Amino acid sequence: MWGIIATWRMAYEGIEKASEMLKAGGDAGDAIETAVREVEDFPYYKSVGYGGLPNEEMEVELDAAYMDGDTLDIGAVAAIKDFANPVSIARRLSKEPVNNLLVGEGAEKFAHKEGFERKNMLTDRAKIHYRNRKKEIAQTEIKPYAGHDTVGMVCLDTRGKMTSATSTSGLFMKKKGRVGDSPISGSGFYVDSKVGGASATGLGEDVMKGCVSYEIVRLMKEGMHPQEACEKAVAMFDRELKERRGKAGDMSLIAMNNKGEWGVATNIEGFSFAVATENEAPVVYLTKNVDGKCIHEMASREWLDDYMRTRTAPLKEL
Ligand code: SD4
Repeated sequence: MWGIIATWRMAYEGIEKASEMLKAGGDAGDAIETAVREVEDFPYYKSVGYGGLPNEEMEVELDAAYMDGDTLDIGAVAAIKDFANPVSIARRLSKEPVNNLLVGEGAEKFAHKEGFERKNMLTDRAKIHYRNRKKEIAQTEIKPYAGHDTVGMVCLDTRGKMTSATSTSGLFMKKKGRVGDSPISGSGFYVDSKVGGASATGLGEDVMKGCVSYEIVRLMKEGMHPQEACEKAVAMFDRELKERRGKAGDMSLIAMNNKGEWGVATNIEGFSFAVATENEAPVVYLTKNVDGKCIHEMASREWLDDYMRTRTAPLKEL
């Protein structure tokens, strides 16, 4: 059995590529890295890699992680600037005996030494988004943090190896140096080939409070199906946050176990995800939360076309 699942529609093309590799007996590490890089390289996705939206100081600072579910190796970078593919740097770091999570300048130094591709990740389009948001904030007090789509994936290959990876520009207009859940083990991602893996997108500050990815893997270890584990973890933690703090941030989780069964849960409207397994060609689903149960519907052709149209539409300066 093989399979791969990822947060958001934007992962679809990467999932397609990865599924070809997995079908041919490829490695879960190579497949997931290829899939995440595809998202990082696409200039119209505003929250991952090239074209990602900048922080308060108009700099694109990126977070990414990679985990190997066989060895439990973890590598991650946070607040790294000017490198094309943070996920590849994270994967490289996962092979180091120590120094597995590097931030800012230290991460950049490592990446430079290892010969990773440098790239100015701030596009003209992202600059327009930045200037527009600044004007909106000045005029209407819009919260700077709205709008975020991290890519998070879990992958299983035919040899039973599982991997997990994330990549994000984090929250738009974040403070310089702010790090979200995505490079943090147990929060943004976790995988254990003996059980399965999970990954998150949403408000990192809240996802971290519950180590939600680890919680899902723990529930799967107790014998739960990934769907049940995702629904339980998201519903419980959403309730907990609301009880203690009066509100809960956006939280959407994807998971797959080592049999290739998958699950998804969210506390928002309109969460999309992409999945492919030995039994299921690459597909995009939309998820609705109906009284704690998450119902997945295949995205229509119209929805998919509209998605690309709005992502690539010309952007006007306000
Ligand atoms: C973060 N979790 O940096 C990321 C942002 C995100 O969907 O997932 N957006 O907090």
